[in-house]
Amino acid sequence: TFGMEKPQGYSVSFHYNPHVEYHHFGSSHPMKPWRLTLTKHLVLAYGLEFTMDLYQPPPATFEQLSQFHDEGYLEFLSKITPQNVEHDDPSYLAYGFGGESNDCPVFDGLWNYVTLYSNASLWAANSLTSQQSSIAINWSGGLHHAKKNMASGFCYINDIVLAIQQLLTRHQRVLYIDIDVHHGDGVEQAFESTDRVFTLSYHKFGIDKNGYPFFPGTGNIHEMGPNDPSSRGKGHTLNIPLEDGIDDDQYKWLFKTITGAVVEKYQPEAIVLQCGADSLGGDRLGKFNLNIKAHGSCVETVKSFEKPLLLIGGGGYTPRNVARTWCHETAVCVGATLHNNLPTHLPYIQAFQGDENGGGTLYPDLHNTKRHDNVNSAQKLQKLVQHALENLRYLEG
Ligand code: ZLS
Ligand code: CA
Ligand code: ZN
Repeated sequence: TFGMEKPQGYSVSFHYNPHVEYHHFGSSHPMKPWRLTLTKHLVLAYGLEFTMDLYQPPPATFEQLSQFHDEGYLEFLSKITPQNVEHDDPSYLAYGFGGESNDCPVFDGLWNYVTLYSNASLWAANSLTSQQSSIAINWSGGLHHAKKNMASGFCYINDIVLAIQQLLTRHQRVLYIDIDVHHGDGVEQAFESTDRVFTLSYHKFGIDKNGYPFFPGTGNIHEMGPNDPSSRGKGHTLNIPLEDGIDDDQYKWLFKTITGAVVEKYQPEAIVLQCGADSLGGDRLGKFNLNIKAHGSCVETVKSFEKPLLLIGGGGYTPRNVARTWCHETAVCVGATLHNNLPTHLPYIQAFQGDENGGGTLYPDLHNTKRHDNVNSAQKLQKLVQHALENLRYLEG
């Protein structure tokens, strides 16, 4: 018989609705959905679409989003437009809009944008639970700061929480790993009282010279979930706070050592990897100094665990490097090696020519764009790993 049974063997699926690209947060806003256009064109120019199952998910429904978010918040989000926004409406501020930073602006098509990226994550999770794919990718998702009743840090709907909820319908234990330069606070908080999700975030943590904490200001090594010792979530959170300028070798060692230990102890049945590309060198907001292949080595490490894997995007504020990284990581998933010279028929090739070094290539040396001195000493990192491994003792109950 043909048709109904699950495909045998290894397969990768790619979940993306190109309508997300046409949304704008505002000209000075660092979050540029256009980076997804660049990513798509790179993936296509290298022919990676022939190696994956492609899906174009429609917008998520209100009901799907209410699996995590408060209905009052969703009502507000679904109705607000730049035309009807009332800046003195108390719920506007309470729901995380406006304020002095205006991190979360109200822009045209906001509801369309959030429902598109969210359903792509839900479809990706579904292709794993239905065993249609071994790895499912949604580069438009990964918005880890959104809370159940509040927008935060460029994130309105937490597609990651929704996707993990979907994975939990089939899998007993899900490991969430976050390599965005920011702390994955929204996902951590959503699952803080359960032992069925372990959250692990690597991020910059600290106070700048003006006394401002790096956003969102949480995620110190001592934050391991609820203090209440009777909570099931106790010990199922691990935070790895890092300093400016961490380099490839340090990060690769840290990631392999700590993630390996977590997988060994927690024995997850599925893994979600948030691949925020703002941890690269030369990022507009980030403070780290990673090259594309070091970032991608985290994907290789996680792939090697051979668990159902959901790969999602996240931050990333130098669009050409976001596109390079996510294209490289797509290739890692399908097991392809890509030529360093960009394909000549690549649309928008001029966007990849403006680098100080390595213009026209897939793997420019991002250390050349170094803006942050490395203040992570070998000794401090050694202590951090020791601390992290000690924190895992809580898992023994
Ligand atoms: O993880 O640092 C902040 C908050 C503020 C409030 C006070 N103002 C003056 C400064 C900023 C503390 N917000 C961060 C949010 C970072 C979100 C990262 C998301 C993710 O990568 C996942 C997608 C922040 N950093 C930089 C900005 N905001 C920022 C920079 C430039 C601008 C333009 C648009 C808006 C206002 C001017 C903005 C925000
Ligand atoms: Ca992170
Ligand atoms: Zn980020």
